[in-house]
Amino acid sequence: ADDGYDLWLKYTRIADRAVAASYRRQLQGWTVLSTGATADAARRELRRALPGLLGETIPEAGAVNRQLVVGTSQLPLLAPLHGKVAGLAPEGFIITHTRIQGKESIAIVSATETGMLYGVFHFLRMMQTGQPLGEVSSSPKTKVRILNHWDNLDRTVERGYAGFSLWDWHQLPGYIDPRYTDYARANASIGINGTVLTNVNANALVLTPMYLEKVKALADVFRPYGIKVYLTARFSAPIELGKLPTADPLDKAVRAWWQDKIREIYTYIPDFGGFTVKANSEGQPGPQNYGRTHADGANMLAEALQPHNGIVMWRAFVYDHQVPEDRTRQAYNEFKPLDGKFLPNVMVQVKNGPLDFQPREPFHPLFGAMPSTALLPEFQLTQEYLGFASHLFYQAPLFKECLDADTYARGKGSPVSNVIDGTLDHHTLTGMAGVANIGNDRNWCGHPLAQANWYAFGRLAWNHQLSPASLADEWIRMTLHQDAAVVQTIRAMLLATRETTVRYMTPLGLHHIMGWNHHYGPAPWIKDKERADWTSVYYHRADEQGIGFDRSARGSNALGQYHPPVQALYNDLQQCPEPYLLWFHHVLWDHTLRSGRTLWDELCYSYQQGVDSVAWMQAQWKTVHRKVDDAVHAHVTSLLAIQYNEAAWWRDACLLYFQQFSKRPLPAGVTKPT
Ligand code: GCW
Repeated sequence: ADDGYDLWLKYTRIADRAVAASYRRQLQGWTVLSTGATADAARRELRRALPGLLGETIPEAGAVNRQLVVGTSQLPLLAPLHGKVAGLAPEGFIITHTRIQGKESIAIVSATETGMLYGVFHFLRMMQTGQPLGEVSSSPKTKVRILNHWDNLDRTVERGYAGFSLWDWHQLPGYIDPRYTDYARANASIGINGTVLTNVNANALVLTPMYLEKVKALADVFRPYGIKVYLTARFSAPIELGKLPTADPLDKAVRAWWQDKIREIYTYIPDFGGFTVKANSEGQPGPQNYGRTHADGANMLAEALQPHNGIVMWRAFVYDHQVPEDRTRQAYNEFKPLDGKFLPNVMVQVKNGPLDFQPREPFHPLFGAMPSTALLPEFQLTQEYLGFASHLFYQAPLFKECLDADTYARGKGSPVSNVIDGTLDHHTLTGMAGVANIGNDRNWCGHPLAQANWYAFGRLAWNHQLSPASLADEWIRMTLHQDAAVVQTIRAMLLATRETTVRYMTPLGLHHIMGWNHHYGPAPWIKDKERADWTSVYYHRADEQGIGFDRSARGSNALGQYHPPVQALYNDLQQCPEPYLLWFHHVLWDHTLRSGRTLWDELCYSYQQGVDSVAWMQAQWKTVHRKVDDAVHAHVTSLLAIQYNEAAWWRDACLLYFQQFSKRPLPAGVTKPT
């Protein structure tokens, strides 16, 4: 049985004989010319993959006709190809048909060892997905392609639904779990080059020598795979560890403490990547405790990291329930005025939407509002508000919706993707961050199909132009089955999950009506006087007239934080795209929607459609029985049954609750709760 451990690196034998034979003809031998740890990693991968894919060992032998040659363009033999890689980003690579020492060859070449390894993984992916071994030239569109682990030092994972943390702090550095290498392989195979090991709700202890020894051990495993290690910095560490009376970022002793600490970290990890910081949000300490700004805080760390080439990823996810302000407006209020005030090695890390990883949100208004600042988008692969690891939710369409959204920052055609890849405002420090959905479950991500989110995130961070459909295709072929009909069925399921979930959880722009704190299941009735911003009634605002949060100029004017054409799009109730209707407007129950139905009826139908779509997914999945592995099939079948029951639970709970306000009957075709 397939336990999911091998992820998309299973290297199952290629089923199509003609394809396999053609690959075999082109691969009479292979050689990795470079030496060193990364070249060894490439060699190990080819040794593992080629016999798996082709069912026979391909000799490691150079200078044979029809060979695969791997190396960097500094090597004399590959120097003639240098011109072709010179224009690419350092981690870019080419795969090209050429003659080397007079032999017909396929060459995988990069200017760097890491790029060479990426080229090998790309080449293997071409084989895994049955593509012709044609010419490739690939260069990442962003620089910092990074996972954020919300992993605590006791191995619990905040919002983690796939077991405990991979990092076995207790046994590190003495025991190096082989899984660390498999983690690095998986990441390198999709171009991820950084990992923040610890929770943004940070524990300063990780900055002490005892833990730095352990972090170093992980960094040593990851380095050959081109992956840098980063940590979260607890802003009050100078007090907690340094016994200073303050953590004021403008205090000399505090600055000196961080400089020493950072110097110390680099003695353990010479290529340490830097820090992610959550400050002055949800009770975390930060510069504002001392009357300083986020820029003061970020720049203090950036200045200390700069001599070592480290960076700061300073999170814009800040809000304060004491402030009487629409929570979705707070990050912009705080950060927009700081544009231009951050040092060049600071990135401001912005969640995809202005609230908190909902099934659907409009893009965050900070995208397009801080042209002088490097912005790092943050997506959440772990499904905090998306049914945890129980519900199937393929997130690539959600990522894409944000990346493709037009900010109009420099007129029409200023999508978020061009803000974050640096092309719009000429930034060179660029990236994409994803909150990992990985734990120590045997299959890494809990739901057997949730690996697709890790996969799609990495691939999109490399190239945001890839489509959710093609990424689903790749992942399914490599992971579940090679047969085109099976791939098509599962791809259709995956692509439907996003809209399906939106429908049964938060249709028409509803948001944050999940259970209090755990965020699982429906609870539109939740109210809390202390923390309105963590409760449901604050967001849906249902009353006898209607439902929805008025964020137009008549309401909180969160819409005013967007560029005028975006405002124009959403401001008018008649024009507003319906997926965002109740995000931006309080709408009368009898308001007529594009379908001709009233808002109330449409809401009811949406919930019903969500439930029906899960039933459709179940039917689809049935058809691939005996095609995909039995254990995987059974596991997903059980989870889909959970998802179906819970979709019905969402429908029933939300409709019964909202019906108290609408006082209207359920329309025909909507199942009455029993
Ligand atoms: O989504 C919310 C979560 C918190 C999380 C916070 C954040 C790490 O409910 O658990 O804390 O966001 O992103 O900082």
